[in-house]
Order: sequence, then structure tokens, then C-alpha cells
Amino acid sequence: MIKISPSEITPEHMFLSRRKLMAAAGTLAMGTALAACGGGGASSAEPAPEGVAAPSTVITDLPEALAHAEAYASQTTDELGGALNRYEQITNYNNFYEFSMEKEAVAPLSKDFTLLPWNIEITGMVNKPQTISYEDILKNFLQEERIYRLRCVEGWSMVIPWVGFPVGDLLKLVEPTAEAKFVQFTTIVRPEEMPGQQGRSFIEYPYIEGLRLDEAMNPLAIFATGMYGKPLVPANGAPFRLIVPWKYGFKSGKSIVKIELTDTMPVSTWMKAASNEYGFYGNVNPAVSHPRWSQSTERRIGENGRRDTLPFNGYADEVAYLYEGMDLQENF
Ligand SMILES: Nc1nc2c(c(=O)[nH]1)N[C@H]1C(S)=C(S)[C@@H](COP(=O)(O)O)O[C@H]1N2
Ligand SMILES: [Mo]
Repeated sequence: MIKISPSEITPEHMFLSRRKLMAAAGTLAMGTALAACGGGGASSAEPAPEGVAAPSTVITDLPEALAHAEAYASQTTDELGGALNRYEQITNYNNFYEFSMEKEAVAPLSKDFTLLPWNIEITGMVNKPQTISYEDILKNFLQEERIYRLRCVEGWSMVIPWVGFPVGDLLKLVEPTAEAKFVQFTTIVRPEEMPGQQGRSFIEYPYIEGLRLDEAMNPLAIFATGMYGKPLVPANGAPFRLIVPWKYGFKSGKSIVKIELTDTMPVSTWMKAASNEYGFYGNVNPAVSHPRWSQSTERRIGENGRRDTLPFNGYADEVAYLYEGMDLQENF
């Protein structure tokens, strides 16, 4: 196995789609959040040329923004040539059990979910525990585009142009202590707005996920705040969610409100629900079948037939060093 430290990763490969969006993301985010509460008027913009910050246009008309959704990705494919999924696909075919177990029901049930105010508590084994507002996140961290494949453990995938920033940037701010070995991510509990959290449910809430600290520090791991150059919609985990592209989708917790550094491996929601089917790692691995189905192929949403699933979802060069010496059959 070739060892590549994060600092050696070639920018061309990893950040092919990199596009700085700091000024735009903040403005767009607040504009659309307001629009969702009944704003009017319309303005939009042409896509920014590559390498130039996107125009800081305030989009106050949501339908207008959606009509231009496709314009806000800087590329039409990922670095492997896979076409981006359309905005409508990414926002209407979702796993978000807090709203519904039915993929097409998540968007309508979540569209009025309250996004502001939103605070993220960062706690545990850190020198500088703090609570950061969503607005301060946008102000303080450079938002950039990352076109990633998302591979669900169920055997389907999409190519999604996220907007966000490295998890490591936020962790560096709070200074993990020497004892910290893991990061636990906790999703919001708000049963009054999340029908899936009312009454009996198949999984326990809050939805919890975790990473080893070195996995979280890998530059591919991001917090997403947007998609197609616009703020996330609730169905995709607005306003703030994790994205770990080399792992099955369930690792990428949505609508996160708490980040805790610990010295013990977090027990994730899916480990609790079915420990024989879902492990802590959840690395995409075509060689290890789910107990109930093969993981060797996947259906790209919008395409016919199936394509081969790639080890680490196609990101092996960037992340395989994290698992050197580990038995990947055992640690699924
Ligand atoms: N809080 C929470 N996060 C979640 C889930 C969920 O049910 N609740 N589903 C996961 C699963 S199984 C997948 S495949 C991805 C789907 O992300 P998307 O709908 O943005 O494509 O979200 C993940 N994050
Ligand atoms: Mo998933």
C-alpha cells in the first residue's frame, strides 16, 4: 500500500473542482434563508469563471435560484468523468430518517424546517471548547466547492458538488488535547419539526456518528454548508452537515449541533441498531458484502445498469494510509 500523507496529496487530483466561495456563501446563505420565510424579489448571476470568487449575489427568490441551480457548479463531472447529478435529484432522493424512511418524502416533509438560529457546540477533549453560530462558521471558514461521489450502503450513488470547508479547520480552532482520539458528531433532536422522531422509530435519536481524529483531519473530510453553490436545503442536512466521501453515506451525519472530542470510540446510531451489519468504519469496500447484499456494484442515480464500486469510493490514494495494517474485512 502506498503511503501518502495529506500534505503530499496533489491539489489537481483532490481539488480538481476547488472554487473559493467565501464571500458568496455567506451572502447566499442568509439571502435564501430569508427567502424561505417569504422574501420577494429576484436576482441571479452567471456562474463565476474558474478560480474567481463567485459573485456575492443575494438570491431573494427561491424558485429563481433553483432555476439557476445547475449554473453554480464549476464542472460538469467529477475527476473520474462521472456526470454530476442534477440539483433536483440530489434534493429529492434523500435518506434522512428524522423526517421519513421514504426517500421521496424527505424533501416535502423537511422544507419548512427552522434553520436559524443554529449553534454548534464543540466540547470534550479540547483546549478551547466553544459554541459557534452558523453565521460565524460562514464568516470564519473559507467555503469552497468539492465535487464528491456519495455512495450509500444500500447500493446507489450520486456525484454532488458540495460547498464547505475541511473538518480539520474547525478542529484546529478548538485545539484537541493529546488524549483526544475520536470525534463524535450529534444531529439535532427536534421532534416537533421532525416526524420521524415522534413515537417509535427504527433507530435511536439523536443520530450519532463518529470518526477517528486522524480520519477527521484528512483534508477530504468536510463540513458542508452548501450544494451547487447555494445553501444546503433541509433534505440534505442544512444548515451544517458532515461529508466523508470515502465512507458509506450513513457516516455523513446531517444537521449537526454537537461535536465532541473523546478518547473512546463513539458508538454510532447504526452500530447500535445493527452491529452485525454496520461497523464504526463504514469505509466503502466492494470486497466486503453487507450481510444481506453485495457491495461490489452500485447504481448511479439517473443511470441505467450498475457500475463497479471502487475501494474507498475512488479515494484510495488519499485515504488508504489511514488503514495500513488494519484488517478491512474485520473493520467494516
Ligand atoms: N441525521 C441523519 N444523517 C444522515 C442520515 C439520517 O437518516 N439522519 N442518513 C445518512 C445516509 S444513509 C445517507 S446515504 C446520506 C444521504 O445524504 P443526502 O440525502 O444528502 O444524499 O445521509 C446520511 N446522514
Ligand atoms: Mo445511506
